[in-house]
Amino acid sequence: MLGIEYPIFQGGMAWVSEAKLAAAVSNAGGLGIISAMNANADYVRQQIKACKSMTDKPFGVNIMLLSPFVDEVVQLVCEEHVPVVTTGAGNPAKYIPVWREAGIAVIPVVPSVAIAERVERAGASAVIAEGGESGGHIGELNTMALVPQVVDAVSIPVIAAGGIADGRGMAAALMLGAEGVQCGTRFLCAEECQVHEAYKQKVLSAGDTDTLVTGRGSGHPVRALKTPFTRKFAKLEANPATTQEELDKLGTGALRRGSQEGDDVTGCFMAGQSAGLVKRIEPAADIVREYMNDCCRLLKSNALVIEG
Ligand code: TUI
Repeated sequence: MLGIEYPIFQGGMAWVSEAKLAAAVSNAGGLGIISAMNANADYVRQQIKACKSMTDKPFGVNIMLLSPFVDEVVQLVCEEHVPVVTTGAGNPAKYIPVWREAGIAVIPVVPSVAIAERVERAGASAVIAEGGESGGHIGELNTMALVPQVVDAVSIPVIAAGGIADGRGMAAALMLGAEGVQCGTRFLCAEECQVHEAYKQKVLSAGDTDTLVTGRGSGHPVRALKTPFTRKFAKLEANPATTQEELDKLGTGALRRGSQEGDDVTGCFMAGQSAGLVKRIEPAADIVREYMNDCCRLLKSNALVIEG
């Protein structure tokens, strides 16, 4: 459907997924994705052009639907003939007809069966079922329960996301009925990823219990590495006297300070529960190759066992 060699998407992560990383993943045969995050059309246009200059393979743009610039970015991806659009943090139904008209494959991230059904009815090409193991903004369900329920509910392809950081996770996702996987945390430690070195080191040294979800109270739960910032945020939000304005003030600029400055006091470092599985910084092509080799080897050896 997308003209890619391997069914591996690199997640569109705010302040992480820039053109160089996306192009490296696409050149390796996966689907690289640029994050439009909260940026305006000028920034996203420049990223799309940079990506096109580094690869002639298909790539995607992730549109975060809470962005104040969503309408201009919706138009931009049509003008630039971006092959694939993924969306996050909302229901993209009203934009799907214009994207499909422009020949774009539309693949929304969905946290539940109801939203998967809604976007399928609205004309989505596929869905990414993302479990709460993921970094960033998450839904209620986890990958193991969400993916097969979405697979049963829709007839378009399902891509699994959340906690999939190696070939074992990929093989498991395919067994749940997914046709591909989307991975964020593992690609954060790709050589081509432009985040501050301190961010990568934090992911590398994280263990299984080193992420924390904040923001449940406001309806926007976000998973990030445990740091002074997340602990302060969690403490403040647990206090009934804290106002939303105070929390918003603390959060403003935190992603930029984490990813660009490596500021580990006031910065936020989003990452998924699979951070503990990420062992080294390496080229994106090596990551894609390892997922495919390990996944295929596991599926083959288990098929032999079943055949006796
Ligand atoms: O979107 C993400 N992950 C993100 S977005 C982001 S930026 C942000 N920062 C602070 C607060 C909010 C956002 C950081 N990480 N993943 C995909 C995703 N989409 N997860 C959950 C959803 C989602 C949630 C609700 C998709 C659709 C949806 O629909 C609600 C409705 O009823 O329409």
